[in-house]
Amino acid sequence: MTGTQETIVIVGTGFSGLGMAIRLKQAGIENFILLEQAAEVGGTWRANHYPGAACDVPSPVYSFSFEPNPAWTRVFAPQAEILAYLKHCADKYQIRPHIHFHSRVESASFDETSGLWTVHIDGQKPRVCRFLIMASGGLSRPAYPDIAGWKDFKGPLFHTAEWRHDVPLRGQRVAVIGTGASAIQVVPELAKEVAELKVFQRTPAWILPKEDGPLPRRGQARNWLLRKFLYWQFEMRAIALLRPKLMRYGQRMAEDYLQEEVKDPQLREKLRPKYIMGCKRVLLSNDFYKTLQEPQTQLVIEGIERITARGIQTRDGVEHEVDAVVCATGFQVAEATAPFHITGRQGQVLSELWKDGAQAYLGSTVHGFPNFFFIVGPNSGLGHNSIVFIIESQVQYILGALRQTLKQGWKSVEVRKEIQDTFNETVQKNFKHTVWTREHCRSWYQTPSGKNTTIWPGFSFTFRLRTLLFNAAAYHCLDPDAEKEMAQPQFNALHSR
Ligand code: N01
Repeated sequence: MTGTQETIVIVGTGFSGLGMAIRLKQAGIENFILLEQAAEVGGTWRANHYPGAACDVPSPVYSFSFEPNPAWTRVFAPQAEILAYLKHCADKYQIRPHIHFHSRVESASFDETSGLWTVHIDGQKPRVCRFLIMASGGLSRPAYPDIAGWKDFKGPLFHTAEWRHDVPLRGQRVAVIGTGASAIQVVPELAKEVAELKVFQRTPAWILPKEDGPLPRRGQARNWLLRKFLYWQFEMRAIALLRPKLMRYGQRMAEDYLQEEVKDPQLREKLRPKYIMGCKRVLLSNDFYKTLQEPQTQLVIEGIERITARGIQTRDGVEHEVDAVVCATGFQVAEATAPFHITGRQGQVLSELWKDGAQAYLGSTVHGFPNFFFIVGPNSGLGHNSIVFIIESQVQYILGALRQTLKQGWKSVEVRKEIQDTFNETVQKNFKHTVWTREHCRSWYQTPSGKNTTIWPGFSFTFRLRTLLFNAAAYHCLDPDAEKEMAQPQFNALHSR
């Protein structure tokens, strides 16, 4: 095995990668590197710089607990502020010397004899490490829609996550495909400058007003209180996700908002969702409905047949001529398997193991893949609160695993199969009776067969409780010399569920 050796390799420098690196440093662990394919930190918040990009979770909870940001200017921070915050974290905690930019990981494989991972990087010497931490994010691979005729379109066509600032859209005729979280942010901004805007909707979304506004600078104590208040306010939303009967109150609020904002009954009908609220992300916007009623904007619901040289042809035979097409069509999440080729013990390939749906233990560890960790792995996404809370929970859990492994001198830790299986059975059972299993509920949270491999079907604080301590008894912990399993205390049955 050739290559440079580190103790820990972290893939990605978004909230997850930076959060992990900072906590490692705070724990006195310095022998780690971060591999970042881009030229700057920030992950999702570096990549998504489309006009109007902003957070739909209040800024005070969208930051690390150990690094509150008194500089947020708005309740819902714009992308530039979040990116600036992440750059600040990288600088303040001196993470940059550990980062290798322009380092795109192509594959990683585990060697059982040495107990080491080899990480292959595009155009570079491989890196060898004991621990591999995947912090590459759930929303890092843009999904272009599967529509015929892509190559035929003569104008610029790009994704919101790959925004082309070099393409002048002022005075142009522009199409936006999709009406999800990114679309409702970009559409009002585009409408300010384009001549014509056609918004192609496949499924209408539930939309609530965004209680946004300037956020005055406040002292540490008031910041802390606000963070706690907002966390619990958002956490309460999970009750309706888990007890769908209560969702009728949220739906009524959204229906009232639609009624107030959209005067034309026909347009209103087109915008009325037919599935239960919460099945897909509930969107927040004060200007999306208004924009759709502006004279230069048109909502198209006829369904896309194909892309043509001059625009988009819908199923009713109409060709909508446009100069540019923007795909606000989301990311490859549940249908994608692993972000790159990952080979674990006995040549097991992660994407093959996951071909019917990804699964892990606590969204963090996978049987067959020793010394390997995910941040925001399978079933650890949230539909109702700040993902930074989950990220910090997993970082703490992984830190516990690393500390114990290094302290005890174990060669490797690998979650037990029966623990992972029981955990996943329980997770899938917990979806029963939630909004995500209601009729007509289909989303990118699910695999094509309908299995939800993305969302944590519970409160975020229960996830925090589950990940507070690394429970070694749930793991095979290998002795370095004899390669025997270390004796473990009786496994606490509570932790398998
Ligand atoms: O993607 P989406 P997004 N023909 O998947 C439509 C996060 N986020 O980028 O619903 C026509 O929500 C698709 O239609 P349908 C957040 O977690 C966070 O907007 O599948 N339409 C849908 O309308 C969010 O959940 C922030 O029928 C097609 C849209 O494209 C996640 O990112 C801000 C189509 C995709 O919506 C993804 O959001 C922005 C086709 N072939 C995003 N294929 C924050 O503020 C897809 N669509 C934190």
